[in-house]
Amino acid sequence: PRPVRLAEYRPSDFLIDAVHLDVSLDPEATRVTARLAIRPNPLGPENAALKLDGEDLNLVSAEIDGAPLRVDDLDVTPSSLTLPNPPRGPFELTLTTLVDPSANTRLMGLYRSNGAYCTQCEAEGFRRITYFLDRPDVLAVYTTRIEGPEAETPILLSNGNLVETGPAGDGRHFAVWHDPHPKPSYLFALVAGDLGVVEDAFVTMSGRRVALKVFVEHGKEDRAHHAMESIKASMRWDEETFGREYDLDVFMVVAVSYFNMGAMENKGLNVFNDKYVLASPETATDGDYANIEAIIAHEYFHNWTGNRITCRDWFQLCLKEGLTVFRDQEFTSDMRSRPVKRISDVRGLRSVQFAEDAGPLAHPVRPQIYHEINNFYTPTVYEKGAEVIRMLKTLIGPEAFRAGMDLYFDRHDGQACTIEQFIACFAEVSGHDMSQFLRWYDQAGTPEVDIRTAYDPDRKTFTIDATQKTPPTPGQQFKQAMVIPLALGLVDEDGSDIPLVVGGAHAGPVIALTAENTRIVFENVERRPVPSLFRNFSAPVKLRSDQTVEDLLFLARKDSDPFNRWQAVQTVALRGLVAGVAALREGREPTEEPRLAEAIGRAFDPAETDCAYAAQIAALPSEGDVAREIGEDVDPDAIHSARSYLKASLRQRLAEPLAAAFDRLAERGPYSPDAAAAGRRALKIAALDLLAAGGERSGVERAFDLYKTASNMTDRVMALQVLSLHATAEREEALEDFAQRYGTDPLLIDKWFLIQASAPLPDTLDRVQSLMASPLFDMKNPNRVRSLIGAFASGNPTQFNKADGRGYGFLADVVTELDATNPQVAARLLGAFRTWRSLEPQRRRLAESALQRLAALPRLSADVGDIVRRALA
Ligand code: DPP
Ligand code: ZN
Repeated sequence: PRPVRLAEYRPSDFLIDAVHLDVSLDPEATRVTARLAIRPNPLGPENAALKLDGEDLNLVSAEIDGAPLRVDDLDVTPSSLTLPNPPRGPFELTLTTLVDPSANTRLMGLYRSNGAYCTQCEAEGFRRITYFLDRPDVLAVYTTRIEGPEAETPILLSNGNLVETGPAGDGRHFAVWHDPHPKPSYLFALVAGDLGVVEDAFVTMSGRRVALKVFVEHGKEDRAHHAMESIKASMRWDEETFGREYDLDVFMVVAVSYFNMGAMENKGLNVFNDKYVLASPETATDGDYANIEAIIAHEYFHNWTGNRITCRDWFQLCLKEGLTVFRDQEFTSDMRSRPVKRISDVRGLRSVQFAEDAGPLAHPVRPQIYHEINNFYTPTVYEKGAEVIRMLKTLIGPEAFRAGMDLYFDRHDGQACTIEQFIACFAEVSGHDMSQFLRWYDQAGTPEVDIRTAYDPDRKTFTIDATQKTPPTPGQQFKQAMVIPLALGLVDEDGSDIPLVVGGAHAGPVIALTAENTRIVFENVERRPVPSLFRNFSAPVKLRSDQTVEDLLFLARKDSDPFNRWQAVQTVALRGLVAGVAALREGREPTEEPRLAEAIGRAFDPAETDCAYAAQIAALPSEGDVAREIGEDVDPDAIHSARSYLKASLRQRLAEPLAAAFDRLAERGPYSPDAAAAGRRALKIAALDLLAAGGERSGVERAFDLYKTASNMTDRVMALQVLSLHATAEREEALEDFAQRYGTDPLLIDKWFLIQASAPLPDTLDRVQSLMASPLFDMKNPNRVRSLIGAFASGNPTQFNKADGRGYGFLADVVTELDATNPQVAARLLGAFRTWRSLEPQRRRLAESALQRLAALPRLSADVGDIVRRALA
């Protein structure tokens, strides 16, 4: 298949200014009549043929300006419809097609979810509804008439404002929606079904009243209130923080249970995976509440960053995604704890994006080539894309950043833009030259920054030598130097920052490293300070430094930057774990760093009042973190053992404070999902996890007791999760009980699947296979697939990477089966192979042969084929 290249972008030969869609719903034969107002693009060539995209469509008829076209006037292929000689001026093309929503298992285009009709068009799903110029730089005004049986589809929704409803005879009715804002086809949406609704309203900054509606399955209305509150909070925040007001009379969210992604920002009609809408104290954890708030915000923020200003082409995906992730991160930081949010985002970035960047699927934030765009909704485009925006703000400062955003909204409203146009706004308002900064978009790989320091007591100087290097990635052997914002402090004995003076002038606190080697000489330094580097994680880089364990333990106590206090403890732990792995592989016992227990023990001190932050201090680096730090010849079993060893030693050293904290943090009073209460629960569970380390009886008993007496879903699920790590009778009893209690609630069964699939126990794969055969599992539902198979493949390092290769073979089998119905979700599962090349030789061979088995299959989807080929390249 021919790849798509950024360098080959050309504007569309034709434009479509207006779309009138008439959709007559039927389970197997929905009739779509599209009236398209088309004209040649003045920027395009003369006499071009008109080639529309289409997929799985059944063409019934075609007319130009009311005159029927004969089939031989058209060239129809499985992926296109071409008019060889279209009119030279504006014309109206009317196409009638039939689509089969019930047969649509890909969940792209128009499909059915639990009986309701819904759509997913990003990136290229609209072409599965009608023939179209299905590309983001073709912006049209849509009017949509939906007709369906009143009994089955009392609710008929599309983008924009409702303009008309009425009976259509034969028990059918219709609704007409008009969206005045020109938009690309990927933002089109239609929903029809029998749904419950929760309603509210928001008065915007200019005093307009916007109706708010959250649609859910009947009977789940009481689980929609948190989503509704999150919508209002998001609307207010975007007005206050970015001056962005909502622009339609109604804003709607619909929760559906079959959905490929998390949620979708269709104009005025966001469609959500129900997992990210539904919450009640009885059914949702603190994590669910936080995710819902963040994802509602993310999709809402797209209304300006994505919808009002969209992407010129899919290479610019980060223009809307990186920026919108940045915006939702800022929102959460304002709603909850800024340091805790930063720490958890950095954990996520490292565990997924750094892993991607270090393996065969690495690509730039703005890729230059793709075979299947669905495979580029990645941690690199999203999370690293957000880091790039954060660095931009760090480098030019908050005022210039806000001014640049204002200019961007002002100048580009209603347009389909590129990264260059976006960055130019910030160059203009700040006077900075951004040409080197643009490399963050085009150069893949995680830069490694090595920092060496020297104190000269005679000259009273402290010198930092920083070297940067970005390793090769697929297609990019040689890398240029990046502009890397280094936020730093030089910390004095008492924990205060000494003034930064360079060349006689005040410097910092952010220094841009722009060359491969940078020397910075700080003056007037009376004593050797301890450098605190990359405060608040000021750049998405890997840091190597000559900081000693003493330096780090000092920073853990004294640094004014909360991120680096956390990072210091993590770095000490990580160094210990890497040494522990090496020891185990040489047949020695790991040695311990007793001061690590002291640093972690402080998290459980009764004087520590920020429990959410303390819980982050207490959480050790993950097995994946250790694997990445080791980098090659990785043995997942040794990593698991070293980490278990450390946890058991922390349990021994901290037995009393852990038990005391667990008791002190016991739930009192009614459940509230707010950040402070969630933080207390998180710290309590961190204590419990350590108390039960190694399957210690008293810890397991505590966990079992918490499971049984839990007054909220967070405690119950987290206690079950702790129990699930150890092969005990309590584990089995609790798992059994959970299924009994919640077997009718698919979202809770997902948690039950995930917990079992993630357990580092030798029979986990067998259990996953038997759960797949249970009636609770449904291969057609992406949430079920992700919580059982995705959790096993991507969240269980020892069992997926079983030394006998069974885990790899299992995943290859599942992907083969799923590829026939839902290639997008199948390709997503294969992400578990992103680190296969860093494994020790035996596992590497087995992983490679599983991938090769897939590569040899006669019929692979574009989605899976692309991942397999890149993984093996
Ligand atoms: N719905 C996905 C997101 O918001 C893709 N746009 O990130
Ligand atoms: Zn998004």
